[in-house]
Amino acid sequence: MNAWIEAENRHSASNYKPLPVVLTRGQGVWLWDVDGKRYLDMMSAYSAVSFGHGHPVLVEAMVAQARQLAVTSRAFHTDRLGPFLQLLCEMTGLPKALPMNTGAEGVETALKAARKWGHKVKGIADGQAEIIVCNGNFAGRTTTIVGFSSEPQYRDGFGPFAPGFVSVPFGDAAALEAAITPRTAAFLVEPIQGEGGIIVPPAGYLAACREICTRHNVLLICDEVQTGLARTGRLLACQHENVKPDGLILGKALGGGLLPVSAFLAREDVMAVFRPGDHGSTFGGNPLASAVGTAALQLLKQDNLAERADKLGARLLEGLRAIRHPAIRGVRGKGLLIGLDLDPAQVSARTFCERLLQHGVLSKETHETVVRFAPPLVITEQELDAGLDVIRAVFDTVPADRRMPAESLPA
Ligand code: IF1
Repeated sequence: MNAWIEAENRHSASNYKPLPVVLTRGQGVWLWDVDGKRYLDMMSAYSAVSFGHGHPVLVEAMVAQARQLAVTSRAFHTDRLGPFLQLLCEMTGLPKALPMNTGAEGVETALKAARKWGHKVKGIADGQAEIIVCNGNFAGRTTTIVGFSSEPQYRDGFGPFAPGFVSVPFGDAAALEAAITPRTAAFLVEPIQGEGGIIVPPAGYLAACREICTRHNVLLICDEVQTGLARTGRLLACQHENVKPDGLILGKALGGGLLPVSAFLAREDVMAVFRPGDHGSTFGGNPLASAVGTAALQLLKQDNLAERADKLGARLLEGLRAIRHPAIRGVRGKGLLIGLDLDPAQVSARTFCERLLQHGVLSKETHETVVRFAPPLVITEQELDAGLDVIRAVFDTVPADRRMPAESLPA
């Protein structure tokens, strides 16, 4: 195993601190390392692998399309892009889509659309548009996006940053309304903050934001790169509150866990601000991505993955909440996007993940104290229960000398 790690360390930038495991094969919810040890994947590449590793339908769609036609650029039409975007629009309820590749590119597309709509349609002076974002957001790693991050490490040394962003507390609709000015073009929000630590806002928050944005003619743009595509138990997390956004960003699982596929979707008048030549990307909407994206969306529907995520997520949430251990500060989430918040004085999330690894479960900490559990949505009840057994076993290795009375534990 060390040879692979040394080769990586010799040539790779140190922009990640991977757990000490070298993976070589994946199938479904299972991953194998180079020593043949098997792991249950409980983080699905940050929700990009919602369909499990190597889903045969998706692999077949990719291989067949790769053999036929993969990349043409948007200088020409293809027989794959139209059907893909039609299905994407039908399923999300938004009439127009602009295909990109990574989530960050989808977010950047949304920012450009919001600014240009603010100027051309709302009448905000050119270059004066403001976009409101939430503290604790994570929307990608470009300099514009980290420019509105509240995480010092994501910004350190990367300035200067783009102006025109205003931060408000996440979960506080009144704070949103108070921050709106005549120059506000849009409000960009994750329905549940992923990287922020799986933060679920108060019930009704998103609906309140919808009403406020409508009343102030401000675009509500939902970043569902992490929460979208059935992850939280509905096709889109904003559907939990019957909220229809004016703009929507999807990514990660849209590529079926095989290649980067993202999209920005929006109202007609918002998407209409893009004129030929305004925006694009070499690979955006290529036939290979469109074929895999189409197959992924069809699988979501056929296999009722949103319903699975809802039911299995409730099972996982209940199983975690039933664990009585003083190191647990909280268990939160929706569907199969769950965060286990640990008291760093008793055990670090990193240490917890290293112990999970030793017991054959892969996960990842976020913000030092939260362990993320976001398994592929195709996980079975038995596999989920096996994961819960391991999590319980790891807690048995964490000293519980400060066992608190059960009634005092946070929900
Ligand atoms: C890393 C987690 C972080 C995202 C939301 C846009 C993007 C992401 C809501 C950008 C990407 C990834 C990036 C990865 C870690 C992971 C992540 F929440 F998923 F765990 F960081 F917060 N909007 N999230 O979550 O999409 O350009 O990466 O395709 O950068 O370390 P991308």
